Amino acid sequence: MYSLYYSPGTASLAVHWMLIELGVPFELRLVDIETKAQRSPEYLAINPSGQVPAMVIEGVAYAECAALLMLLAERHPERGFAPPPGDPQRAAYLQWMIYFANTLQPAFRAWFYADEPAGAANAEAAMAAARSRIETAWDRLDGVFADGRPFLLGERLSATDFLAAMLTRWSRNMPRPAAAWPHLGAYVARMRSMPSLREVHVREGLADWIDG
Ligand SMILES: N[C@@H](CCC(=O)N[C@@H](CS)C(=O)NCC(=O)O)C(=O)O
Repeated sequence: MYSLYYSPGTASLAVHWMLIELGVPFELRLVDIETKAQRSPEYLAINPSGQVPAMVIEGVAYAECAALLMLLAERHPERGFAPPPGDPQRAAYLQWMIYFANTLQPAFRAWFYADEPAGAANAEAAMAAARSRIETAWDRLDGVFADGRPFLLGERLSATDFLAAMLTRWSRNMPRPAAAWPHLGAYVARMRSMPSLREVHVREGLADWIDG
């Protein structure tokens, strides 16, 4: 049994979504970031970063969205969400997971928490820089999907898609959302048609974006 600490629509969504897609038993523990519950001593004991998600696996708490996705994929290899060592797609899998966690997610962090990079007085400049970095990522992904592949690694769904699709969702209220790129937009529509993605929206009480 997994216990996922989550807040609706945040970085926990990809993990919640994969748990639903895997069909494994799990329980949800709400950490309401609107009320700053992520800063409570109880939650800091679970994730000292004071961020969601965190997940308890066999009695031990772990954090970092990308790591949790990779861990779940490895713990349930029958679904093939993580190309194993030696697989021809292994390198691309690792590259995209690290790129999202290391480049695109921090750009979104700067967009949504624009006072963090250089203080509130420079928030506007931080948002402009973040927007540019995010749109550069969409340019790159649009090029990848130009060959008509259904999923990021090609023909099979992988952990990369849970992270990629969640991040495209985060751009929904930006001046140019990910879905505005033609090939990337087709991918977003394909991911939106997955019943498990709709289900995680229902369970987290999210009504926007899923219907386009
Ligand atoms: N590197 C972390 C980042 C997680 C993160 O930024 N979570 C945000 C929500 S999307 C959060 O907890 N925000 C509340 C806060 O930072 O106080 C991960 O990938 O799990």
